[in-house]
Amino acid sequence: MDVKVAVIGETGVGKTSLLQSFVTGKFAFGTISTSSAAFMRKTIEINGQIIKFQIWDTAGQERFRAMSAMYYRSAPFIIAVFDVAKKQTFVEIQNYWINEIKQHGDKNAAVFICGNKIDQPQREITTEEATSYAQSVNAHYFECSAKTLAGVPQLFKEIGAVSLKSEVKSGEKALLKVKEVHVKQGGCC
Ligand SMILES: Nc1nc2c(ncn2[C@@H]2O[C@H](COP(=O)(O)OP(=O)(O)OP(=O)(O)O)[C@@H](O)[C@H]2O)c(=O)[nH]1
Ligand SMILES: [Mg+2]
Repeated sequence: MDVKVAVIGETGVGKTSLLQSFVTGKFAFGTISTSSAAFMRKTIEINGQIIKFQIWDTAGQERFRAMSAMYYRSAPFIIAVFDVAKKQTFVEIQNYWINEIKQHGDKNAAVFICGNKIDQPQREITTEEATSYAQSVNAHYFECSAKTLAGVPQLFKEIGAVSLKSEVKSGEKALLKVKEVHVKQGGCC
């Protein structure tokens, strides 16, 4: 199944690095700040099910925000990244990115807040603070390091698992509709 994901968050939090680490299994030193957006693919398997990720890496710089919006506003899965060692990037998740998704994003979008750079010795945002905020806005919370790769596969496995569950749900709904039609047809006259 195809899973479309958009990655958002302030410039420098490590969106491109995180995706490079996931896609290639290696940390890419010396990334260049993203302008416009970049597309990446990666296929994984969960319990025998093939998950084909189609991922949009957006640009965090403020001057590109209008363009980034085109990618995440229709995405069914969104990863909102901040830097655990830079408080302001978390404040912007709270003040800007989550509101933006709630106001203009897909109403059924699954949101994953991701605290990146957990390899940094001095954190400014604790796991507890971020987890409790994520819960308050109905989002999942994950932590990772694009540099050491810690937590990176787990994040995407969870997105894959959630997408499989929602497919089961929508499949069940479709089945219910079919049943309803049969009942209606059978019960008539
Ligand atoms: N220590 C550490 N540094 C990281 C990590 N992830 C990214 N970086 C560094 O942070 C800087 C910014 O990373 P990018 O991936 O380019 O950031 P971005 O979010 O894509 O930024 P924009 O494209 O401008 O929106 C780079 O110098 C990376 O090497 C991490 O997990 N740990
Ligand atoms: Mg980038």
